[in-house]
Formats: sequence, C-alpha cells, structure tokens
Amino acid sequence: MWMINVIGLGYIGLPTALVLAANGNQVTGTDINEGLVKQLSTGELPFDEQGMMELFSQAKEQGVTFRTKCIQADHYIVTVPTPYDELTKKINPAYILKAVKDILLVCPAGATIIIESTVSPGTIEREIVPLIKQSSFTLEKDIFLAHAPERIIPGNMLEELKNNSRTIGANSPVVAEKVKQLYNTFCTGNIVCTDIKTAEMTKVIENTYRAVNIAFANELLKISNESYLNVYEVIDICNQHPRVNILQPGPGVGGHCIPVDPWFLIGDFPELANLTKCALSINDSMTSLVINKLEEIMKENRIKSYEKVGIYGLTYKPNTDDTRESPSLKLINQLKEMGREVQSYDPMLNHSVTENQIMSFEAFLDKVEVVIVMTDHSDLKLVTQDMTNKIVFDTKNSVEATYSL
Ligand code: SAJ
Repeated sequence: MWMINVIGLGYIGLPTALVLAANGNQVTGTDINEGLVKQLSTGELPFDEQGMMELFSQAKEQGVTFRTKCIQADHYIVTVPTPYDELTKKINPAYILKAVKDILLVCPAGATIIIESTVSPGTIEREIVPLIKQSSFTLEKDIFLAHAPERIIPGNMLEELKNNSRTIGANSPVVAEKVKQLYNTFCTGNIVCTDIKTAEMTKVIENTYRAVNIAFANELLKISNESYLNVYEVIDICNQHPRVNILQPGPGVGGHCIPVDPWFLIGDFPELANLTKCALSINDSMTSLVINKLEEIMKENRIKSYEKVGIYGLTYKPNTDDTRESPSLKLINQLKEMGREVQSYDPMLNHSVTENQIMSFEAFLDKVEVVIVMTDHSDLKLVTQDMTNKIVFDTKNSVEATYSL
C-alpha cells in the first residue's frame, strides 16, 4: 500500500485521488479551497463525470480523506493548474511552486514528488530543482522528483485514467520504476519511462499536435466556403485515404489544455514555433467567422435585434458541464464588446455562467428566432424537432440546420 498526498483537487487531481484510493492506496487529497474540502468531506462531488459517484463511494470505503494542508506521505502528486502569463505567454508556475514549497515543509526524507500538472520543457529543472536545493533535503538522496503528465479527457475521464498509456519522467531509472509501480495500482495501459524533460515535452506536444490539426480543419473550412464546397464532405472523402485523418472544423477551441499548452512552446521558442503560432491564430479567428456568418444570416432573414439570437451550448465540449475557455463564452464576450447582447442556454448547466442565460429550453425558444448551435450535446438530437420554426445555424455539423459554418 502506498501513502499518497494528492495536491490540487480539480478536474485531474480529484479523479486521480479517488482512483488511487479505490485501488487500495492510503490517500489524502489536499486543496487550498476550504469550501471544496468541506464539500468533499461531507460526501458531495464538485463536478460530474460518468462513474464518479461510484468511484467516490469506493474511495470513501478505503478511507480517503480531504484536507486544506499537505500531510506526511511517501508520495506527493501535484495536480494544480498551470496558467500562462497573458503578456509573455510563458508558463506561470506559481501554483506548482507553492505546492512544492508546502510539501517540503512536511514531507519526510525519502519522499517522492510527482508533478502531473502540464509544464513546459525544462520547468522542473529550472523552477522546482532550486527549491529542493534550498531546502534541508538533498535531491536524489532523500527527496526524489518525477513528472507524470496526465492524459485524460473530460467526459471520459475514468475510463481513460484506467486504460490510457502514460509517460513517467524521472532522471533516475530506479525512481521512474517505483513511480511506474504506483501508477500500475490503477492504470492498465502501457507506462513508458523516460527522463523529466522528455516527459515535459511530450505532454505539451500532444496538445500542440491537436491544436495544429484542428487549425488545419478550420483553414480547410474557410477555403471550402470560398470555393462553394462542403468541407465536411471533402474531409470525409480525404479520410478514406489510409494515411489521412483530418479533424473537424468548429467555432474555436476550448478547454484548459489545447488552447493553452501550445503557448508554452511559443513563449519559450518565439522564433521557432511559427506553425504553432499560426495555428492558434487560425483557431482564435473562428469566433469572428461565426459573427460574420451570423450577420449575413440576420441580414438575409431581416432580423434586426440580437436579442432574437440564442446560443445553444455554453460548455467547450459535448455532454460535460466544463466551460473553461469555451468558444461560446468567447463569442458572447466578443459580441458584447460590439454592444450586442444575445441569449443562451445549455442543458448541462444548472447554474448561470453568463448574463442572459436562460435555464429552460422552452423559455429560450420562446425568446429567440435564430439558434446558434455551439456545442453538440446529445440532448440536441432530442430537441431538434422543437426548433423546426427557428433559423438554426449549426457550427458543429451535428443537426439538420438552415445554415452551417
Ligand atoms: N475540437 C475541434 N475539432 C476537433 C476536435 C476538437 O474543434 O476535431 C475542439 C473541441 O470542440 C474543443 C477543443 O477542440 O473545443 C478541445 O477538445 P478535445 O476534446 O480535443 O480536448 P480536451 O482539451 O478536452 O483534452 C485534451 C486531450 N489531449 C489530446 O487529445 C491530445 C486530453 O487527452 C488531455 O488530457 C487534455 O487535453 C489535457 O489535460 O491536456
């Protein structure tokens, strides 16, 4: 049995803490958010994921606990956010540094600190190693470091946590092997061991790869529109080729990872990461494309008031309640800056995340003439027939619509 303290109980840390506990480890989850710790201690989950309640019950049976402070443990797993600096676009490691400092105040000699948070290549060497050197511990003698970047996707987290292959980076093969054994307590996927900097690089690249490929699909959409071609048909046909797999265009890229991680590369290598920089600007430009198309639709249908426009879907992807960096919220904000207020609705949200958000679908439909589909929730298929007398502008190619992107 491993004694583990997971620090940062967000979208990654919480499921990780629960799955470790459910698989027989002694786990304490730590978060600075007192409210969250209270909520978890009373048996309530802060967000929903398929199978999460059942996993929570198993973890509780195995004695998982929650605290606002780090505790003494053999292994620390750091899953705090790593935002980027708005100005320099470089990684802002403040949360990881705070977590590691807190750990160093309580950890016993022999402990291993595993960073799961995404970091740009070289961050651990540059930022975390000096913290350990300043402490009373000697690195690689009585404190060990590893990087185990997470790979799970919101919406299918628990499946992916268990089945995905993953990477463990440690500068000593012995440490890597030990951390691999820890992850083997719940992960059935292939676990590859490498050094820390390679592990850091692979994680950032995985998300950059996806950002660049989505940008290609988005560029293809613009070119196809200009050529009066159906981009979805073009992509479908191209993807019949055994070595072609083009992604889907859409109204922009959301989530905490794909629109954020590539900036770490651009921030560190501004002269070299040109393709990445261009890809992100293409993805960002999709908001304006939606607005231009909306203007055309309104003109064509003689709709004057933006109050008659409603956005269906506020989350960044279907069937979750996750709105981080959501293209819908970017669209609403950009319209607002232009002095245009629109309505919105999301069947996955029971709390308000923006102004003019209507909580009932009927009330939403009553108010609007144009529905912009921004997220293809499964619920959409069930309500399509209710929208027959509306102008439907589908940015996700998911329903029969009057207009597509
Ligand atoms: N999107 C498109 N076109 C596509 C696919 C996605 O426009 O063909 C958009 C989505 O609508 C969404 C955004 O991209 O707005 C991102 O969604 P996603 O489902 O591709 O990815 P995330 O951000 O939920 O999760 C990613 C995953 N990384 C990769 O697939 C390489 C996940 O495995 C990572 O764990 C996660 O980032 C992370 O935390 O790094």
